[in-house]
Amino acid sequence: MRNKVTVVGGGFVGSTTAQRIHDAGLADVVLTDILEGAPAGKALDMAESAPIFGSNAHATGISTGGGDYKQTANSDIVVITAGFPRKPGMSRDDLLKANYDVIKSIVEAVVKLSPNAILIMVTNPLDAMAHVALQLSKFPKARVIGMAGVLDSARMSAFVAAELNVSVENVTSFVLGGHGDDMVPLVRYSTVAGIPLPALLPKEKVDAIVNRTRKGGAEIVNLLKTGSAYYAPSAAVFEMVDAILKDKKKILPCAAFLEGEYGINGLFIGVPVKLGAKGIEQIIEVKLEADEKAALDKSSASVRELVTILGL
Ligand code: 2OP
Repeated sequence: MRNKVTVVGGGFVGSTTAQRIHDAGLADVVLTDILEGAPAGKALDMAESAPIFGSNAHATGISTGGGDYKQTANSDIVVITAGFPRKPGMSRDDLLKANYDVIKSIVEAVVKLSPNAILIMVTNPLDAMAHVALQLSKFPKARVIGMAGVLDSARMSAFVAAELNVSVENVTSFVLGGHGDDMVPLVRYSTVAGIPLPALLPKEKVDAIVNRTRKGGAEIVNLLKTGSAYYAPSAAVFEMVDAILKDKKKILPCAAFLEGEYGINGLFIGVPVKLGAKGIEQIIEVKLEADEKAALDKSSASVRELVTILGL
């Protein structure tokens, strides 16, 4: 039997995530949106592409405008992308309160129907929304994961590959921290064919890549003008879903609820984790230098501020 993945939110991030999962035949997909018609139309359109891709996965689209999530029952993974998008000039944090209400209603509905699911949170501000989902779902922390580090690391890798004119396959980037402007791209642990980045590029080039990575989301928002990125975010979710459903034990940077790891307690922060069938199967702790730890603490202070505003 194929796995089942529900993607909540049929905007660009949600629909491209559903499409990637469906086209790869990775799982049956249920795409939901509060809009009437649109999720069903997108799912039908996907299903009609299946003969071309040779995908046997099923795609279903449902409107949850009336609060009915029945068709999402028994999902293995629920990816939550719904929420207000980020507009030009708006920080991820401006979205905080608006998206809290959205996430609350979704989480309460989906966990009743899929009590054993793994939740992947995508809605911004990501780390705080993952915290909301953990609290409201009452799921064990291994089953609530935030998507951000895979996206931020992919952006960094794309910039490094372009700068050095090497294959993206050679580059491994390592970004820690919250999914905000003070995320922590760790250059010491970022490599090209195993060679640490600082050995290949002068400091000013590395600094420029770090800076562009931090502002990667905003760069796309400013270009698109009417929304935020979706190709790279959906690719990042796909990699996480693939790692979980195939029980890959793959180490990926994800937002995980920390309880003392990296000296951080009671907060979702991006760290390297091992993803497998049980969700987050291990948090990988590496030793940080003083400046790296200070940067991580600064990033986690920003996340703490948000969850404090929400009273979590
Ligand atoms: C991004 O980084 C908006 O968080 C989203 O593209």
